[in-house]
Amino acid sequence: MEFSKDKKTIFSGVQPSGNLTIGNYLGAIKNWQDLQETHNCLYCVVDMHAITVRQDPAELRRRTLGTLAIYIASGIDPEKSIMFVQSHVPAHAELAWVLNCYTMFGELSRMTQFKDKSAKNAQNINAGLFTYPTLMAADILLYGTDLVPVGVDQKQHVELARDIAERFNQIYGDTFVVPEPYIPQTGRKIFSLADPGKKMSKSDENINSFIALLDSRDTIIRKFKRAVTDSDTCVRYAEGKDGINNLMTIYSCFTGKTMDEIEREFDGKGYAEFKLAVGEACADGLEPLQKRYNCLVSDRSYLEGILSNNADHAAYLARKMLSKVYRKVGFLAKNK
Ligand code: ATP
Ligand code: LTN
Repeated sequence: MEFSKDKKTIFSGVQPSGNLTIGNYLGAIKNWQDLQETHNCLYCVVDMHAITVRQDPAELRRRTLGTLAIYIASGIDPEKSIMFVQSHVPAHAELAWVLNCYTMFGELSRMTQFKDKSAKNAQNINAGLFTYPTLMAADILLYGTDLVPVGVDQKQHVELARDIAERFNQIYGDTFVVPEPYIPQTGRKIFSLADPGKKMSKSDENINSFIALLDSRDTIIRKFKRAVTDSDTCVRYAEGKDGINNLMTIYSCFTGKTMDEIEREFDGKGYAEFKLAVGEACADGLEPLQKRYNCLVSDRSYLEGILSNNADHAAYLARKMLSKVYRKVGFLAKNK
């Protein structure tokens, strides 16, 4: 596939750190598909980010391929977008090192994801967890990315990537494109079903807190039935009703209905009926994706073929940017 000079560039990624959830889907992946028609798109499985938290090696390999299968099953077309695995393109780690030297300790200390994850993994607050955002900045800046489609939890990281790009450009002249986050209106933050004050997260140890994209219809309906709500009985989008607001957001994402329409639809009906409707809409919405996923995941050689071709393409683009950066910072070029 040829990237056009007239189109803007998109980069995004998901960590293969668990079973992908409807949070990952509604906040990020679902929006990637439409962008392929109008932009040059790179979608990465960011396995190097995933090891900032301990992973089982065999599981990590399995999930890396599974995440690619989810991308394709969600409508990302290998003929239109570059899909690849982060560790297959060494320039990501190489640029991350350089960017580490242009990122302040204080900036990284302010990252809320670092604070949350270090509280959760108190026995393993490793340096990778701390410098995670500079690797993410490298992912983005290597490809001249204009827009980064992510959920709202990643906004702070994209803003840091902007700051690093601007700082570098100021010192060395125009080098990096300064990227912008691209965050959906609805679905920007899906909350945990068990604790609607918290983000839904694929690495939550409570499996009832998230809907995995590959959960069966029965499981989906059961999890929504158990979702924490409030003692009111009225389906209404309002302050203080975090659980119901979250379920209404999910329902809206899968049906396209507005909050007003949903309130009218469930006027006079109880929470049980509403939760069942949310479960059914979600299961219906995921069914085509699950069918495509099941076909794809059994075709390992097809998936591996995509990764190998695309890694070469991404590596070619990345190497050009990395060489420019190495030259600017003053690394001596090796004689060919
Ligand atoms: P982990 O729990 O392993 O940290 P995660 O579920 O938070 O993972 P990531 O791999 O960090 O998922 O995120 C991938 C993409 O999904 C990012 O763009 C992120 O903003 C988006 N995303 C993750 N969780 C949600 C959510 N609950 N609501 C909306 N978007 C989300
Ligand atoms: N940090 C992101 C995953 C990620 C990413 C990226 C997203 C790594 N590199 C580059 C967009 C662009 C997360 O969702 N936790």
